[in-house]
Amino acid sequence: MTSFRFIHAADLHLGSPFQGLALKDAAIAELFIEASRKAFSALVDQAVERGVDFFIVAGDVYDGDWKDNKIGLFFNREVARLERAGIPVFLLKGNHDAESVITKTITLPRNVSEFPVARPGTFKLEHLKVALHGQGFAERSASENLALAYPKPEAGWFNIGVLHTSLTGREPHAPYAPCSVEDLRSRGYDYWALGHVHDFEIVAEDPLVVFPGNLQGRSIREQGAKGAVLVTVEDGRVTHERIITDSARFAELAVAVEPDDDIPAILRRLEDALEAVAEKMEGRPLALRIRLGGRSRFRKELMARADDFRDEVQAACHRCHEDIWLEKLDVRVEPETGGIAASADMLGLEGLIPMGGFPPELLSDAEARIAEIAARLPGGTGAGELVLGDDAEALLEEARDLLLSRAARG
Ligand SMILES: [Mn+2]
Repeated sequence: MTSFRFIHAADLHLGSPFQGLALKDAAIAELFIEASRKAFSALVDQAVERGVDFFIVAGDVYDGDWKDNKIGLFFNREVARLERAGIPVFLLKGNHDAESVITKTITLPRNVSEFPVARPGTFKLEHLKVALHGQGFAERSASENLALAYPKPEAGWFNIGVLHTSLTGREPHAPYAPCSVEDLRSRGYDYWALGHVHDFEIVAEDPLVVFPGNLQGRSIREQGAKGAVLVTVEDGRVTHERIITDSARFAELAVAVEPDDDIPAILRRLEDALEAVAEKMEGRPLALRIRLGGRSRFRKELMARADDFRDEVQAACHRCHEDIWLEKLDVRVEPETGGIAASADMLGLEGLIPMGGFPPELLSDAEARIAEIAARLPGGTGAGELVLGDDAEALLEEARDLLLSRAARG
């Protein structure tokens, strides 16, 4: 058997709207916006430098229909660099860039082959004895098990299945080309190049079934190192390593305050916790969401000076590391005694403000309002993405706490 190397990437989501809405510094926000494109360029650099034999993108090259041709021009320019380096590229359409979704086109270089959407297709690299099988998405959703119709393996060749799928499902999201690992194994291939799930995951070892994750975190929901997978096949033995491509990261930090913590004490406690965060940045700027919990008798002061306190928290971040940027400060500190319910009682608001769970009609009203905002976002939202960074219930809790603290002040 021949030896070769290839890159397996997925979920580039080029053109996706920026979701770190709370990053206040415009230059920093811009850095995060640029990061998705930069990550793909970095991966192309790696492919060229390492001289890989071919390059797979298992769906969702684009986040949705293009506003203009800018994103298509960018993608063409990058894959043309692969063409000049003699590297074939195999593309599959996912739910975000399904045939019916993308209405504009830019002619791509001849090294790019795209899997069909009406039925599975096979591309062969004769000199390597490699066969790639795949079927892209025609529509935004694909509820049928596509994998079961994939062709039989080419005997004596290295067979790769390329598929955009949620496997047996990732609740509560709609299933995309649902299938089990057993369904994949039943095809008798040597490697499954999957896409759709944004976290890196080795789903199975024999044969290797891999989600490379996306190339760059785009919101607080996509944390940690992001990249693609480099697969090496030597005499039939398959090994893999990650190529990390992200240039900026998202992270979350939860800190519990103590009842006697005043603002300076809370900031000191935060700085201690931030040390560990700074150690894990690996030279990248970090958009950090900080959740403050616990109880404090200074809660009222915190809520009353929310804007100044937020800036103090940002300043504490910068005392630990110049590139920790506060993505959002989520204050869930309860009063020292009795909690939120007691402070509502004290104000004579008991019964007026829901404490333990919100009534369904209030939640559905809030969700309808959030949907109105979503409809106005230029790029739309992706599967499972939250328009305002939190679900309706969390937003209502935040609003309730803010209202109570304002009322208490008056
Ligand atoms: Mn997808």
